[in-house]
Amino acid sequence: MSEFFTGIGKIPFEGKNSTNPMAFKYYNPDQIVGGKTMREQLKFALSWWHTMGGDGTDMFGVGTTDKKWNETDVMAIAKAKVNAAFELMDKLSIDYFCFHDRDLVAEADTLAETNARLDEITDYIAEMMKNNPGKKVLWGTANCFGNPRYMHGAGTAPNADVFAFAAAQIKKAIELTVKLGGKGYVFWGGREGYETLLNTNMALEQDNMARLMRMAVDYARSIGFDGDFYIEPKPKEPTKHQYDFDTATVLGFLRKYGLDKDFKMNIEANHATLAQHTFQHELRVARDNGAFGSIDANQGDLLLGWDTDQFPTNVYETAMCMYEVLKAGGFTNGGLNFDSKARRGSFEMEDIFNSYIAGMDAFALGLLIAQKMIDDGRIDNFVAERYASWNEGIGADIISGKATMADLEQYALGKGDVIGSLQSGRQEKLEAILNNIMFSL
Ligand code: XLS
Ligand code: CA
Ligand code: CA
Repeated sequence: MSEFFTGIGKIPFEGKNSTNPMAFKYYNPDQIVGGKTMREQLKFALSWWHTMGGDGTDMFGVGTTDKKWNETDVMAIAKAKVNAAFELMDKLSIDYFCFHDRDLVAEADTLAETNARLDEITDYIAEMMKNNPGKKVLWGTANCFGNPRYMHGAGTAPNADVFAFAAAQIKKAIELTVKLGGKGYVFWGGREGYETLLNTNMALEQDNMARLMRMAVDYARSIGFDGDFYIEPKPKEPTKHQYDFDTATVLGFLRKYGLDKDFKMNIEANHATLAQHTFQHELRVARDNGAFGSIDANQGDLLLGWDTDQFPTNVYETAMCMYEVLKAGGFTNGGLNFDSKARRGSFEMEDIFNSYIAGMDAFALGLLIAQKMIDDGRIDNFVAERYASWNEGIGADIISGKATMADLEQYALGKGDVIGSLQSGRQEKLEAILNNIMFSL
């Protein structure tokens, strides 16, 4: 099989003093952190769409890099993508990949022909997986937003034919995910939202989305899918308003329709910031509600209001992310999918490696810092101490349900005032402790 990334070998771990750009400085797959190897803690995944298909096209210009992988025929391109992806995963020590159906092979004129193409390419991928044990699917999904038929939505389309087509597409994508052993299936509602309420029956659209999800879950379980379903919140883009706005909104939706047992969250950093939340906030809401599932690792640019999907390099963010992941007990079926793309100007094949190395090292550093935060204990102890009044006395009585409103009135009357019970929040001290932990690794 011909090599695509000639001149670049397997990326070694060389440690933080290395100046070799083609080496990991922090990601040491076999290093134990928090009782597991980095490889197990981080579960990195390659995104098929950005890495194998994204050619730098944007609203103002054509692609800047060739992602046809030296081929012209549609199936030959699809197979070359597979070959290049497995070479990349091997050289970068990445164990997982994520895909949309349409990333694997271009759509044909009819659904039947498209499905035949998908069967052929997934046979090919299955064979590659057999020959490369250890390479796995993190999650699969269906692209129900790119084709013009989805201009008004897919599961939330005003037109029942479009809903039926989306269901057929999702059924097939679930089958492919199961065929390739994936333990996750993602719903991201690119067009599931609205541009104006003047033409929208929001109640029907949301009921229908839930109907589609229920059918998808029932079908997937019937063919043996035992993994997790994820919703990936995003507040806007491409639609003005997306129904999967943020984690809290999605939790309300899942509970309303009784879908909360089957769905968890796939939290994307850049989507969190578009919703005016921190990445950590979204992870915390998911964790606190038993809905933490998987992560799309990237970062946005806080000066831009759109989804830039940059490779993550902000170590402060990756540290707080990995802190939440460790506190959630680590990944089970989920992992860290690089839903990230090299900048349009970073058009050389070498830039793919530079990008992944940067992202993987940023998350390895984040993991090391997060574990150190936990081992250090100053921050966790401060939080525990801040809430200590709930462990005994009136606090414990409130939590156990023993205290009534009348009891609380008696208590408050007895105190006269409670201002004297307050303690400082010590934010600046805690921020300094975090810096101290980060920079004394
Ligand atoms: C787009 C989303 C998308 C999902 C999968 O903003 O991030 O790529 O991850 O459909
Ligand atoms: Ca994503
Ligand atoms: Ca995104």
